[in-house]
Amino acid sequence: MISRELEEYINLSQKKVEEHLEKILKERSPEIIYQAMRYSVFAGGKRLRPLLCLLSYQMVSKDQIVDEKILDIASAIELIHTYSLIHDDLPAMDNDVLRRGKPTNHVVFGEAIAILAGDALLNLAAEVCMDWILRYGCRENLIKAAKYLFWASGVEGMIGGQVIDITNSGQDIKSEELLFEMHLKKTSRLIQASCVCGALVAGAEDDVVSDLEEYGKNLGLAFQIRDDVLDVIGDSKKVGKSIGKDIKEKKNTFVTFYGLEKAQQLVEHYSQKAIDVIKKYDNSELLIELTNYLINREK
Ligand code: GRG
Repeated sequence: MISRELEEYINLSQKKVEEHLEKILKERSPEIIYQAMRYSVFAGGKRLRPLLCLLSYQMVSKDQIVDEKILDIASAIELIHTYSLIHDDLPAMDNDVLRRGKPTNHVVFGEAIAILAGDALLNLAAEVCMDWILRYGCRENLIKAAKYLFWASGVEGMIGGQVIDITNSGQDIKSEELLFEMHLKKTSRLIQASCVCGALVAGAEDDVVSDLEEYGKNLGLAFQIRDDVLDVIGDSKKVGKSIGKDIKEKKNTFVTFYGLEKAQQLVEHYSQKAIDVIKKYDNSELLIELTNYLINREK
């Protein structure tokens, strides 16, 4: 159960982000690439990262409405998230045929177009950020936000985490440190970037930006560990996972490393750590409620 206030905020945020993504992703020529990009962007994602960006912005600015100023970067984050999922599903990576209960991008459009659709979404995210920075007079906080986002998506973030994942698949990961590094980079970075971008755009002081960074980092870990737990206990509920999962190479997850019980304890540990960093702020209630909701989710 979530409060009416959070439910209304989630609905409003999803509506605004959806409309903004529609504006950004008008179908043009060549049609096939726009169709492939739109197929995955509008495939029913939760829009969690844009929501975190909006809520972090709102925590700092205390604005109750969704300010237009935050929508470009929030949408750019979702474009990058979508690109990562398309590429992650490719035969050369996870070789998944289903995502969110639907055939994956390469199953529908072929591998070449799926690769290009992912690339195109990443490029579009950069273009959206540049246009946004120019439109608001090249303000330093906006440039810092965009820089952080592309840092978090790159080798020090998502791509680096994916490399650790791929190079350790099929064998036991060497250490606890490497397991954490992999997930901090692969999953937490983009989640923490969502919070940092929201804070920066709202003009937060450095210590507030750092707190939201720390919040996002811990929430990202809790979210990933809960995802690993659900993969084991909730297979029937969790829609859209690969049908080839059982015959795949061994994946290193928090559950394979620690076992189910300890993994669930870690979900609680990291979500509490996330909450502890932001609970001192007025206006952090919705972020805290969202954290509790996410870590108790069943799918
Ligand atoms: C290919 C560069 C590159 C990176 C791939 C992010 C990533 C690295 C792979 C995605 C696969 C994965 C299991 C990531 C862990 C994080 C996670 C649980 C992603 C799914 O995020 P949700 O639940 O997805 O927010 P929706 O479908 O709601 O958008």
